[in-house]
Amino acid sequence: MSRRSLPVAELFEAARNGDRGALARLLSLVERGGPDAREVSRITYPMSGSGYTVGLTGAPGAGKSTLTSALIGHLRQQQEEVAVLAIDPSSPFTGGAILGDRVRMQDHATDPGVFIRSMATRGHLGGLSLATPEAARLLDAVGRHWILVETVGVGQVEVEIAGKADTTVVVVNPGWGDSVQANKAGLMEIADVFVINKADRKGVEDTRRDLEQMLELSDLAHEAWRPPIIPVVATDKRGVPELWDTVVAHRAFIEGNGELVRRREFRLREELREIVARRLEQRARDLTTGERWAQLQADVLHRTIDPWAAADEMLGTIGA
Ligand SMILES: Nc1nc2c(ncn2[C@@H]2O[C@H](COP(=O)(O)OP(=O)(O)O)[C@@H](O)[C@H]2O)c(=O)[nH]1
Ligand SMILES: [Mg+2]
Repeated sequence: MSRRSLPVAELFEAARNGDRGALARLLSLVERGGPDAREVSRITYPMSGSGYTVGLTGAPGAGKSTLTSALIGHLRQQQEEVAVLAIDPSSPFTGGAILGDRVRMQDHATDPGVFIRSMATRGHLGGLSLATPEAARLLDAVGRHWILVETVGVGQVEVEIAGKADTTVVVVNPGWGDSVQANKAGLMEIADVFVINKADRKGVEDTRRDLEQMLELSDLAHEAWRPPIIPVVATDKRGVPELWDTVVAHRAFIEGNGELVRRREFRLREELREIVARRLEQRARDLTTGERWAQLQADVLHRTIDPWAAADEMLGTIGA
C-alpha cells in the first residue's frame, strides 16, 4: 500500500517510529482539514501534553527564521530533539517566504533530530489558527518535546496565533520604532521574552529603553515575571545561548507557579469555542443557499415578512 492511502492510525504508528515521510503526510492532512484531520486529532489528542511550544514572532525580516535556525543548532549541541513549524500567513500566493525559510534551515535538513515544516495557509487565517495547535499536538504526540513555532506578528489575528505558545519570544530590531507594520501593542501583550535581533546594528540601547518604557506602561512590568530583553545577533549566534537559557527559565517559572496549566486550559477553552463558532458559521453558509432561502429573500424584499422573522424561520430548521 502506498503511503498516500495508508489509514491515519498506521501513518501515526510509522511517524512515532521515526518515519518522517509519514509525519509530513499527517501534517498535510491536518493542514487540509476534513475527516482525515478529525481522525488525526482523535488519535493524537490523548497522547499529547508533554511537548513544550516556544513561539517566535515579529515583523517580516526581523530575523525569526535565522534565529530559529540558530536555536536548532544550539539545541542539537545539547542533544535535544526539536521540531519547527514555520507559519507565514502573509505569503499564501507567492510561497516566497516559505521557500526562503527552507533554504535558511537546510543546514538541518538531513539531521534526524530535527523536523522542519512550513505550514501553508491557503489564504485562510481562521483555518490556520485551528490547524496550528493541531499540528503542534501531532508533533508532541510523536515524541517531539521542543516545538518551535515561527509566526509573523503583524496583524491582530496573526499576533493571536503567535500568542498560543507556552513561551512566546518577540523578536524586534534596533530602530523598530520606525517600523509601521508591527502591531506593537499586541506584541507587548504576548511577550514572555524580548529579543533585540541584529544587535550588530546601531540603536540597541535606544530600543532597549523603548521596550523598558513600554513595559513600564503595561501591566507586564508589575507581574512576577518581567519579560527579559536579550540582544542577539542571529547570523553569528551571539546571544543565542542566553536566549535559550531564558526560555528554559521562563518554562521553569510558569511550571512552578501553575501559570503553564492556566495558559493551556485557557487556550483549550478558546480553541473549543472557536471550533463551535466555525461549525456554526459553516451551518449558516449551508442554510443561506437553496430554494427556500431564495423564497424567504423574495418575501423580505416584498415586505411580506420582516428580516428577523425570516431568520427565525431559517434557524428553526436547525433548532437554533
Ligand atoms: N545584520 C544582521 N542581519 C540579520 C541578523 N539576523 C538575520 N539577519 C538578516 O535579516 C534578513 C531576514 O532574516 P529572516 O530570518 O528571513 O527574517 P524573518 O522574516 O523574520 O524570518 C536576512 O537577510 C538575514 O540574513 C542579524 O543578527 N544581524
Ligand atoms: Mg521567516
